Amino acid sequence: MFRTKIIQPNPEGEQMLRDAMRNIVQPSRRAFLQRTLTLGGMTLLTGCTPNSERSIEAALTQISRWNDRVQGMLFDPTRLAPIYPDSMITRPFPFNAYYGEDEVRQINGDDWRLELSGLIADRAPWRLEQLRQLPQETQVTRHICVEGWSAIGKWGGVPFASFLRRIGADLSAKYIGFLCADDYYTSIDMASALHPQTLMALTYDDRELPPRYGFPMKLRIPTKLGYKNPKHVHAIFVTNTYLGGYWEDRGYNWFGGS
Ligand SMILES: Nc1nc2c(c(=O)[nH]1)N[C@H]1C(S)=C(S)[C@@H](COP(=O)(O)O)O[C@H]1N2
Ligand SMILES: [Mo]
Repeated sequence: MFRTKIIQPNPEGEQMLRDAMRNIVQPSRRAFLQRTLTLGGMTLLTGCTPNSERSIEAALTQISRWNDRVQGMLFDPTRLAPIYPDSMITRPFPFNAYYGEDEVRQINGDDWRLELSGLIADRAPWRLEQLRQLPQETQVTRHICVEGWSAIGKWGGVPFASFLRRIGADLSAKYIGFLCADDYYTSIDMASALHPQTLMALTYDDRELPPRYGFPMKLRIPTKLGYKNPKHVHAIFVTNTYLGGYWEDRGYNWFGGS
């Protein structure tokens, strides 16, 4: 139920808002909302006073979607993420996933195929060897995880924009989705997919991508937060339908710019 008229002090509502905040897993987002969001403020942003836990969640989601649109509008497709000298690479580079390092998926590179579907002219699957034969680039960039750490690493691989052109992807489509060997999934906007630093990474630190960092292929997107960099990718699809992602469906902001 929504009240739209006068905003009255609502201690129960304030408590529910605080509870909903605690459920927001992204610390930066939580801190931002805690600093800026009151029930009255939420009413101004969403046009109604949410007064149940569910409607607060819904209102927060609405704010996050609005945030996606703003980030999408502000995103400058030519602006490059900072690059660093090799001497600044973080060693050892951290591992992270929704499970522990002992559960890292062991994938056989000879059997692996990259499946393509959706708005793509040539949907033939790719073998790892074929990807290795495409022109490669290497870059040293900073990976920022919302859990509160960042690290500088060196990834090499195929610029994603050139791959998308090569397979005849519809570059006017809105989204690219990724499925991973470990049930992880995410999706990104086309502008970020075409950004010159977005790589289909096949190497880490000039060697074959190790299993823990996403063998045989991960998307390295230095303009996005860590959770928007899917490892162990085995399927890519191009679509106009919103897809969300593993963490995005659990409350992380979808655009996830860094
Ligand atoms: N397949 C897959 N990709 C994933 C994740 C995951 O759990 N599974 N976690 C994401 C998160 S939250 C982070 S911070 C980075 C960690 O990458 P790293 O292990 O190379 O540091 O991977 C991202 N991509
Ligand atoms: Mo992360």
